[in-house]
Amino acid sequence: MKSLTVSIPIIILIFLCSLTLQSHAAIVEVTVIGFSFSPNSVTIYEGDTVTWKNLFYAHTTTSGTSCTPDGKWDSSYVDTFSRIFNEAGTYPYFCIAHCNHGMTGVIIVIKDNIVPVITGFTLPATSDSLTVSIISFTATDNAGVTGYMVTESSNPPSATAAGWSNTPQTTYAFNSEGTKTLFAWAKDAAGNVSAGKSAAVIIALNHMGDINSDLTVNLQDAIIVLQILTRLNPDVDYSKYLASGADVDGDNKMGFSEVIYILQKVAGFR
Ligand SMILES: [Ca+2]
Ligand SMILES: [Ca+2]
Ligand SMILES: [Ca+2]
Repeated sequence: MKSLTVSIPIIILIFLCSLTLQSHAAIVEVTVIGFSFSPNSVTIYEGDTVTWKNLFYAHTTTSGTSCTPDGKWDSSYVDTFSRIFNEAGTYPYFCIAHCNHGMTGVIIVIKDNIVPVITGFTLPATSDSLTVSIISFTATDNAGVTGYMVTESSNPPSATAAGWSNTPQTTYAFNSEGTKTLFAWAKDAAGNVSAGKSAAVIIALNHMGDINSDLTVNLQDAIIVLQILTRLNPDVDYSKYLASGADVDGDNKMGFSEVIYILQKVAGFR
């Protein structure tokens, strides 16, 4: 791979941008020092921006070779000028006032063909909740990771799929219990998608108090038990609820133990 010819402060700037603006391409600075552009040659990726600073209204950045403008850009006499480079290629430029004194530079734009790599993805071994915390999710890329995604499918998502996030996901909500596998993905600004990295978790819910087996414990469960106790709803199927694992005290009955447990859970005492 080609090495990037940029100065240390610019590397730091790119690093800071990658931390705070992960969905954005890099911004690279070129400054005027005396009668020269510094750095004189800059290599960037498609979609990156070059900002020329300290032109001092005495210099220009004008695209072209042999002191002849080619019409791609011309800052005219300003202090600061920026341009986004979306297409790979070599872009020579000069200062229109001082080209004959050798005040020239070049921007080399390369296509990013290197896919991101998932460097870490871990889930807890077990979970008693359908919403599972993601312990770690990290990725790297030569030009910067711009998107993160987790899926239950092993099929790689496209770069334009719904569900990409600028920051790594920290939780994932499953629909059912069992042994589950999640796949982590990362993409870069050029649309390269990483290989997936998988992790597994066993979801085993505590069913106590979940009378109607809808995977949540709420007032509806308490109402059903009260209907059973008061015989206010003769259609309630006792056996179905006993078989659901909802029997809190293991006495094979739906009773006030279940009502109290459910109300405590709803109230946040459990
Ligand atoms: Ca890349
Ligand atoms: Ca329930
Ligand atoms: Ca019971």
